[in-house]
Amino acid sequence: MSSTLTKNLIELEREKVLSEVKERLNQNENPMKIFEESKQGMELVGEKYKKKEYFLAELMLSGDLFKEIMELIEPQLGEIKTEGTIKGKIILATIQGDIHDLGKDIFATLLKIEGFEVYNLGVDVNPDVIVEKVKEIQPDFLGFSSLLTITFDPMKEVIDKLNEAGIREKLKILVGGGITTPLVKDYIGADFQTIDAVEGVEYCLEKIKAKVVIGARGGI
Ligand code: B12
Repeated sequence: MSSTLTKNLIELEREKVLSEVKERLNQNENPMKIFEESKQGMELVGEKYKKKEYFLAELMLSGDLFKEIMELIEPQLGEIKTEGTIKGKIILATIQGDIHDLGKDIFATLLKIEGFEVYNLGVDVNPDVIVEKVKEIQPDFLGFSSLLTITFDPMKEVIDKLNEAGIREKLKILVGGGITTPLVKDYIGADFQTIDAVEGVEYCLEKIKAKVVIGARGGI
């Protein structure tokens, strides 16, 4: 059953949504619960769009509203760790052709809270730019956020090029975003797939911990 917040978000009732979020945060409710209800609302907006009950204008409004919710939630999520406590480096990108960034930016925030150094390349990123950035930064992880099916081939292109350059095995590659599945992970040649940012952070923490324990060099 949907919560009031989810329902009001689907109906694009901006004032009602924002006042409920503010009130619940004032009452010290766990921001992740508010986040989950909002995410559910976005999925249902997507379904309405698919059924042609909603159009691009509604998608845009829902995206803006979701951003406003996140701006209210983020300060309550936790302290952003400063340098010196860096657990690992990660490059994040939404690849060429895709401009969805809400999920990617949430994943970025959660990673920073856990002490990761995040290089967020943004949206609509050219595959070659990502390959070059991996060579330059030598990160522990590369994360793709994918919301459109047209992104599968360009993501695969990046991983193929990393393979050709002999640096693929030096990092773990994650793919996330509402439309991804384990099949997408296998198709593009990534190591991990999820549609849950918290699970993605847990994966990174687990791999970094294993790296520290084993003392692995040049790869995790
Ligand atoms: C909001 C929205 C938009 C907004 C985006 C605003 C923005 N700044 O991002 C706007 C209006 C711009 C937009 C445009 C379009 N959209 Co749109 N959009 C959506 C919608 C409703 C919500 C997406 C969203 O932000 N969800 C909330 C976030 C929090 O969820 P999330 O992204 O899944 O992220 C979570 C996890 O997946 C994870 N995660 C995300 N990334 C990563 C990465 C890693 C590494 C990890 C570990 C985890 C992780 O963390 C998040 C939290 O847990 C979806 C519907 C849906 N079901 O997703 C359609 C949807 C994605 N859009 C769709 C379409 C078709 C379009 C357009 C083509 C429409 C058009 N005719 O122009 C354009 C494409 C523009 C482009 N070139 O990119 C389709 C895609 C279909 C497909 N299979 O390709 C969807 C699925 C709607 C539908 N059901 O048809 N859209």
